[in-house]
Amino acid sequence: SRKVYLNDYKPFGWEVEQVSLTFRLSPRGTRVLSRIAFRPREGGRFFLHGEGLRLISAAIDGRTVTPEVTDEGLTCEVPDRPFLWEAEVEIAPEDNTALEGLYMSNGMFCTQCEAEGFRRITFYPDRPDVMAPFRVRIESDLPVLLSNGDPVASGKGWAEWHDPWPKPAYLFALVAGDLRAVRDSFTTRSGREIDLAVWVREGDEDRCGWALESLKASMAWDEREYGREYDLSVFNIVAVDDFNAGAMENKGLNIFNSALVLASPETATDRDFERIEAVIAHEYFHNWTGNRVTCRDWFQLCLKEGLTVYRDQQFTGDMRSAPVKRIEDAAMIRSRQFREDNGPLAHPVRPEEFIEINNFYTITVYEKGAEVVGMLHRLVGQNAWRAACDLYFERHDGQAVTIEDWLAAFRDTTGRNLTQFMRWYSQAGTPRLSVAEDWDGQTLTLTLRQHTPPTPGQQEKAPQLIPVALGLLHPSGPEILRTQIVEMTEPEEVVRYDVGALCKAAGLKTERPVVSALRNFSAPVMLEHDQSPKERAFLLRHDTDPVNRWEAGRALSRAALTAMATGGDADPQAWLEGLEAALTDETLDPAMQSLLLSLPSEDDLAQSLADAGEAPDPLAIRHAVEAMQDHMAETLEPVLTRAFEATAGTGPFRPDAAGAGRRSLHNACLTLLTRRDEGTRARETFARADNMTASLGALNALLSVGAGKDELAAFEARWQHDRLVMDKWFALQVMRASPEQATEVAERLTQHPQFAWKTPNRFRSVIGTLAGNAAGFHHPSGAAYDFFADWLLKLDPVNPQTAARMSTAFETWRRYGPERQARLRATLERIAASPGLSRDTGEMVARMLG
Ligand code: BAL
Ligand code: ZN
Repeated sequence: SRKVYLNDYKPFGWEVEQVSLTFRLSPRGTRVLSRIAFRPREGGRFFLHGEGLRLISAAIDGRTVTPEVTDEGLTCEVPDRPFLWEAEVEIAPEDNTALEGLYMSNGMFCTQCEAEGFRRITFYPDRPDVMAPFRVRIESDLPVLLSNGDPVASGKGWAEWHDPWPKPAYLFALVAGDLRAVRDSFTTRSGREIDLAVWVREGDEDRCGWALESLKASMAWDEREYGREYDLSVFNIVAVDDFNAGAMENKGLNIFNSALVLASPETATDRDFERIEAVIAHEYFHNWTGNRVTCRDWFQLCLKEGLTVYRDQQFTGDMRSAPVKRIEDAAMIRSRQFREDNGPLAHPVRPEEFIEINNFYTITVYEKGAEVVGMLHRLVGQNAWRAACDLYFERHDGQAVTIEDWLAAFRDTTGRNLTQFMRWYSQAGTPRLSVAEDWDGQTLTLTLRQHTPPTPGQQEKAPQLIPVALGLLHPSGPEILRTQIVEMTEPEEVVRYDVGALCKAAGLKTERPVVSALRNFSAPVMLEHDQSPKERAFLLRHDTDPVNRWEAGRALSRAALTAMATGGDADPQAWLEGLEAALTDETLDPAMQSLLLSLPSEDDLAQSLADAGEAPDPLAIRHAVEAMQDHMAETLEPVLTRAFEATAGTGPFRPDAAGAGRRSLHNACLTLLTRRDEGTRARETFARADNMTASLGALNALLSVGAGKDELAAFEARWQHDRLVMDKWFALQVMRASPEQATEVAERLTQHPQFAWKTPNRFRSVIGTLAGNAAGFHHPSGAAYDFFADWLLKLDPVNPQTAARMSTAFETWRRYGPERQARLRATLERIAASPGLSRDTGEMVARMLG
């Protein structure tokens, strides 16, 4: 397969002035008629992308032409003046199981064009830097016919749409089906009234309220925070059951995985509500960061994704709790992004080469991309941030641009030289930041050192600009130095604090302070700071920075758990005392208490051991986690019981942050208490639960102690007709299965009549979840590896994008001991060698094998 390189970028030789498309929809033979007005620029070889299209006819300015067609597109002789290209092609949406291009889901036609799906619809320069206004006519007997932009006209069996905003083809969308609308409206700050609608299958109408609330909140927030107003007369959202990803920001017609739109208290958890709010916001925010200003090429994906994720994180922080959101995001980077950055799939936030761009919709591009944007915001400050964003929108509206253009807006606003900062986009890998302390009784000297280990294809690393947020606390509790940012640019830097003076200013005796480093997770780096359990327990209790408070607890539980998992000396005393103090601290928000109570994931613990040079044993890790939970449940039973009772009966379910925080703490306590009461509380909770958060929390608690068989059956009986709830039912069983039984449970579930494996949500809920059950997946029998690989190979020809994404379950194979490594390698080699493997999965497996 061919590699594409950033350095090979060349603009397209023609401008597209206008696109008109007519769709005659039919499941087996949809006809697509295109009329495209081209105007020459640099010219060159005229090539239009096209895959899996049956060309019926083509003409230039009305005269039939016979282009040369290959698997990838067509070339044709064209005149050296503006011309009209007309073509008719035939496609079969019903046979499209890859869910890229135009496909069908439950009798509805829908599209997914990002990144390169439009070329499966018609011949076109399918690249993000070709932007044009679109007119679309849809002909079909189906009652609802939608496309981008504003509705123009419609009649029986047809509808026409016009999108005046020039856009790349990846933002094209079409939907046709027997759908129901739930409507609302939003008045923009300039007084325009926008018609909003969420389109769903009959029966789902009562689950659209939250999506609409979230949409209106997002529209108001983007006006308030960024001065960005919506620009069409309608905004439509469609829910679809078969979808490879979460959602898609098509101009004026967002298409969502139904799991990220539909919610009611009975069927969706607090987590679901929060995610729906965030993803609705994310897709809406793309209207400016992605659509009005788009990417020059796919290497610039982080330009729209990093920025839009950052904006949705800010939004969630504003709508809910900013500290809780920051902790969740920091935790995700530290576990999932660091794992990618430290393994064979490491790549820069802006990659420089790829075979299949769908393989680069990663946590590095998205979430590390957002961290980089966040660092920029913190470095320049709020006023310059807003001014630079305004300049970026003003300069580049209607353009397809690069990271260099983005940074130029900041350089030109602030006068700052951002050359070194640019390395965050070009250099892969997680910098290690070490902090060494020296105390002479008066002065505290901190030596900061940074280095980034090599990553595939990048042996040499240059120092990064790392904003290190630091604070100092007096050992009696108070803060003596409020957060200050050290902008580290060199491999090694020394910072000195006159602690004597700081203590004196605070009216305190001079004593060695406790250092709180990398506050608020000020940079996506791995911090190496040797602190004693006593210092960590102190920070858990006293740090004014919520992220570091949480991190101090994490460090304590992590140290105890890794020691337990390796037969070392584990002393969880400091952790348990700190936790007890946090659980009885009435000033702490329950959401924060729940976060403090959570343990690192088994995968995080495996990574910590690997970082320390030890081969992790996932079974030993599982046993350590269970032993720790028993220990926590036993030692903290009285406080857990109090917190459990205090958070019970929160009144009618409202999906707000306060209620969600209480329910989260309630469930966390229940899970631990279930280890002490033989499931009594969990059964009662399950029996009277009136919302999904409570039911699922209770079921989870029961399954995690090997109970809950009857409840599982009752749950299935009640929800068997609800595909979204059934996804949870499938996933929970696999997640909570014992290491010995996990593969068997997954295997049994694949025999279930509702295991529709071609539907990505269902496939992920069973097969994907097995990889999330670390002790089950890595059971020494190797059964899970074989089972998982067999299913990937079955899915690959049907849906390569989803198969490739799920293959990352194997990315950590090198961290394990020789036997597991050998099995994992053999499994990867078996996948690599299977005939007809897709380009998507082929690229992933080759990178993992290195
Ligand atoms: N652009 C693909 C889905 C998303 O990131 O919004
Ligand atoms: Zn996005």
